[in-house]
Amino acid sequence: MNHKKSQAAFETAKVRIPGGVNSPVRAFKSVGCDPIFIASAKGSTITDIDGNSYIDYVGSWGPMILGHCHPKVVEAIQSAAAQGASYGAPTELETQLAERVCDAYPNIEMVRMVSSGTEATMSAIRLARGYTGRDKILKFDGCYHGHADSLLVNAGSGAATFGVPSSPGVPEDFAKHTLTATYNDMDEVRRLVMQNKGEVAAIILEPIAGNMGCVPPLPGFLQKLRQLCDDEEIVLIVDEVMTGFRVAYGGAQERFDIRGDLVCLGKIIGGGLPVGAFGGKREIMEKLSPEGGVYQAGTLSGNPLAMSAGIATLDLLKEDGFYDQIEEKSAYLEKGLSQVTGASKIPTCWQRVGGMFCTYFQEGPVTSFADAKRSDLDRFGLFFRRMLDEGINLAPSQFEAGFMSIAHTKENLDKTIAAVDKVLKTLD
Ligand code: HOZ
Repeated sequence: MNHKKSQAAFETAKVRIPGGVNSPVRAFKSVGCDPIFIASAKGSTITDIDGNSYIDYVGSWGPMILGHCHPKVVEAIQSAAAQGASYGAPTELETQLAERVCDAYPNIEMVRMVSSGTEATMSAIRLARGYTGRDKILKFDGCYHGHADSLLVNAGSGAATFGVPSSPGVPEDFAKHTLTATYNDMDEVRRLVMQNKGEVAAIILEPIAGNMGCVPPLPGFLQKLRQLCDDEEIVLIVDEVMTGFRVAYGGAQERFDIRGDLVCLGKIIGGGLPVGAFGGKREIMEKLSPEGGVYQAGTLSGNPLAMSAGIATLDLLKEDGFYDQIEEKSAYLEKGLSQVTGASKIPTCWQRVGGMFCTYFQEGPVTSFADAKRSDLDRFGLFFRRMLDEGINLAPSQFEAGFMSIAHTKENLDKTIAAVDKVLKTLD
């Protein structure tokens, strides 16, 4: 495949943009090649500026569950844009999206719209601290909740990909308030909470960890966390930026029957436009300014284009059988891939919940970040590059999840399975 135009675009971008990209993983650094620059996308297909098309399993890192350019979402954005791009004043669209979010998540009684997942988690942490009057938070190694200072400690995603899970620039004085535990290790969580009794404001987690590949919670883990938070009056923050409206309409909380005190959302609720949200119990949310004293604000919060895209998207997701179809497609891919990987000598481990998944280059199972890091990263890089040559666009890091959309066809899935079969044979 010819990537000459992408290579040239990358060289030009590097002059004015650090690393040539506006989000580190996009640089393809950990997979040993230059990034492809995108010209357009439609349905399950993404096309680069050299004219190469790929079956896309990145889906803008999750939001494009309807596939790219769904006509109803495009129409919603176009008609909103024709009314005005941003007012810095309230619109009814914000309430309409808020109502849909609250209907999907019974534990969200009130919700505040922001512009990114990072803003959602950062603000939820501040709110939990303001509500409890405590400073410490507990997060899990390999979970990624955006790049706010107190959350960039032992973080997954790009931070893990580039080996800087705790970033320079985060003052030690901030980081010391962040406790970290091993994902799925309840004994360690309990020990840390007891060692810091009465000081922990919040426990934040991804209910399915999607920033160290795809790591489901072990049976009972979420329920035990819920109980511990109740016992110790700790705010449980469930970060559903990735899983919300993805693994079920009501997200991982519906799927695993667990309820956070605060919930963070993003990605799908913006239909591909920049949106985040955090919401939860009324008594906590009312502490937020202007009702309460915990300050949080944003010029583009509740932006009408983003709200319109979100509303159109959620309405389509509510159609009968939507999540059954996502499940069927993902299970079909899983079945085909397990036949192919089972026949290969290369150790691989496929993990999936609904329409998010990952193939680790190791035996597995992977239940924690320490496990995920045991994968053969060089082999993953080679696999990624060869899959790209076969016309399959995967997340360019072993520590990111893949995403299914409703637009993926059986033909797409069969082509993907055949490509994995072919590529694995070249890695033997
Ligand atoms: N770290 C993000 C996904 N987990 C990547 C976002 C992006 O590069 O667009």
